Amino acid sequence: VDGRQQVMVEALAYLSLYHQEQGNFAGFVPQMARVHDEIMQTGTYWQGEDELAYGARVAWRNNSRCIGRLQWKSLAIHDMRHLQTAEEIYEALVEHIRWATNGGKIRSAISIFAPQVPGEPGIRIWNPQLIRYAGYKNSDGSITGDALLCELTESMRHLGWKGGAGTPFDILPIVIQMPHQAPMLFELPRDIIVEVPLSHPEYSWFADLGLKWHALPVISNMRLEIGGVSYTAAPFNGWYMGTEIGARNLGDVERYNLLPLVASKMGLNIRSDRELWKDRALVELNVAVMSSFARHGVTIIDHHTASRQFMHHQRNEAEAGRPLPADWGWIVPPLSGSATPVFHTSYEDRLLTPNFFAQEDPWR
Ligand code: HEM
Ligand code: NRG
Repeated sequence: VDGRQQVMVEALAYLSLYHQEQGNFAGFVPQMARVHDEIMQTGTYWQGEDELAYGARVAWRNNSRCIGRLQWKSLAIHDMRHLQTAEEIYEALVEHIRWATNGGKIRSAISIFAPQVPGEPGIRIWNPQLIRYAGYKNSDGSITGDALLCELTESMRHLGWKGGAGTPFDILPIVIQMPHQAPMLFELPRDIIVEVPLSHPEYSWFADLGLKWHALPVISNMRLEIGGVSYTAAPFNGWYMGTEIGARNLGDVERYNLLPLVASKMGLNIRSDRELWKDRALVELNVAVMSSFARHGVTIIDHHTASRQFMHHQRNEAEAGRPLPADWGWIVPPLSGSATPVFHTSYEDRLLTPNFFAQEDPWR
């Protein structure tokens, strides 16, 4: 099958879903005829604003790893397909962060930049998320910052980034690469980035650890595919579930690896696995994350509420007569899994489009 036919098949499938779910059966045939001609002439087609918006929402609904999908209809679409330069895209990213952060009352949004031309590279944002902390390898083998980002931090140095202050929480610049062009570096304005210093409601020593996390998760390296069209730059955000920060980002050995420190401060014996020091440290780290975000008025959801919302979403989808593709290993929270209802549910995973897909790291 040539590329054109592939696009045609995907376009047909999506336009039929779109018109069906919107209850606009009459619209399908004339639109498909137009899209058919455009694909025959150019190998792709330009999607209407409504098709684009609905496609982005359905891509979220179809992503089997996301527990937050009850909210899928409330995604705000920032149609930025007309932007031509890296500078313009950078400005739009700044505006995305500002709009979505909303002073802490976070709003879900996606900014969609120009689609990939078939056979050509697409626009790429190198950062896995718009807001990420640098990782530095020290000469003694230790790591300062987010160990997961050491490699990207190093690539940015090669691109000419002078490096941050060398703290564990230096915000990385943004790298934008337009098709057939060299990547460009942009520093984010500090005043648009909301961060939450972490303290604990009972352990007064906790605040002295100097930990914090950013309010907004904006995934910026995935490809959004709708009706055979690929948007290689389409950063999106919702809000955090507490365990993403408290269990994974701060707790994982390959990230900030803070369980031994927190457990020691709690006075636990970290040489005895049987005393469950990791488990106890995990809980208190997560208590600190939840209470600190609440104190600072930043939207966050706990994993119990998120799981309950997901069960609600499951009922909604069943009522709509749709399958619910879900990846159990990603849906079940990394803390107290069996205390949440999703643990006790089995899910069928399948790949539906529209969807979000991983892409190769551009610096490799
Ligand atoms: C994954 C929660 C909004 C798309 C996840 C994960 C969580 C989560 C906990 C697993 C992440 C991990 O383990 O690293 C939420 C919450 C949201 C939200 C609480 C609040 C509204 C969104 C939005 C989109 C989205 C707005 C897209 C429009 C995805 C995708 C993944 C994911 C594509 C998989 C990422 C990957 O494969 O690496 N979400 N999400 N989510 N979410 Fe959501
Ligand atoms: N675990 C990652 C974020 C992944 C997506 N999570 C969300 N997405 N909540 C982290 O930074 O910890 N979202 O769009 O809200």
